[in-house]
Amino acid sequence: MSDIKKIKDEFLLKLKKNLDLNQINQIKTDLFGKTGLISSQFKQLGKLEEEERKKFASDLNSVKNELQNSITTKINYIETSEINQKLEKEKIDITLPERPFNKGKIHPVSQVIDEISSIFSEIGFSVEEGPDVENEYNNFTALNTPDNHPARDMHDTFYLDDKKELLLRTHTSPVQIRTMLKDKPPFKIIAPGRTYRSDSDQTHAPMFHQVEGLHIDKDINMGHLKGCLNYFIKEFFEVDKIKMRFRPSHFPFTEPSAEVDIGYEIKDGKIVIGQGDKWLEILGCGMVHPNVLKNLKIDTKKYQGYAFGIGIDRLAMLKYGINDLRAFFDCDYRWLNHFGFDPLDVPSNYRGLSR
Ligand code: 2NM
Repeated sequence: MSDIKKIKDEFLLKLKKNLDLNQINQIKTDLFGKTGLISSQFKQLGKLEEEERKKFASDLNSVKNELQNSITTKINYIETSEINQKLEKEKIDITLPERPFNKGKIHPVSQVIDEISSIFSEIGFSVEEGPDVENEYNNFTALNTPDNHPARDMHDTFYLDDKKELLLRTHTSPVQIRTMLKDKPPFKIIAPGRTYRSDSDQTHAPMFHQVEGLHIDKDINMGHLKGCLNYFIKEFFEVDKIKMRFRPSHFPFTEPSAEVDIGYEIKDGKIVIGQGDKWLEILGCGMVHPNVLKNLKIDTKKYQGYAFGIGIDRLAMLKYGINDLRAFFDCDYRWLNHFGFDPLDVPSNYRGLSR
């Protein structure tokens, strides 16, 4: 009995000290492990007389329980204080200022491409894209543009090889050609994107943006073209009525061809689109030339349609009051901050890099 009392007193004293979980586990092993002090005492039981054994067993059990309870209490205490210490250390300081972040802006050209795509999508056009580097066939030959045509001149086109087989596309029509080569009619597509011409002055940049449209089906006529463009211009400039006129023109890939002007006036120094007695040229169009359709193995007895080409940069300048084309491609953050657009859907957890 004195033995187990000594063990009990000794270990209860030990458990009062500052201990970590490793030390507690060591104590557990010392007491209750295979050769532990308490385990060894249990092994003594068999050697004792019946009367003595009962009493010893009862005393031993209560010492065992007392020590086990103390150990459990100590473990709980250690674990709780560890968690509290951690919480104390990791406390979030809500008085800190938030991290600055810049959302970035959508370039007016990208904004206008999105607007145009959405307007034409509403009347059944799908959006197609193609490469900036094109071959001579897709950019010129398929489009009924003969070898002696001035557009093919070195002074107009950026060629990428001596044989003049590869070039930077001078319009997005090659996207329409690619679509007509790979699919079957009907076609109802627009092709927005970058285009290149060897041209640079106050109103011309060597890289500019175009959107071209193509609608080929049975019984498509010039009335459909007029209706489509009238709808587009009203939607784009957000007006109910638009004054519009078709002027005869010439493109190798359309017959007949026309240029479209819209009415405008200046009010309080600002341009107002839609009405007025001045004319503004905004696009070229026409009925797709039978030679183009034949090049693409489309049966001209069954199918015909219209096409149009619009300069995006000037459209963006008109709609958003930007007067210098060159600023579009200067990549000046201050300009973009002023003329750019907020993205519609910034994810709530987005954190842009701060500048
Ligand atoms: C324009 C004007 C008129 C045009 C023609 C085609 C195609 F591929 F169908 F032949 N795509 N785009 C076209 C027609 C472009 O831009 C001023």
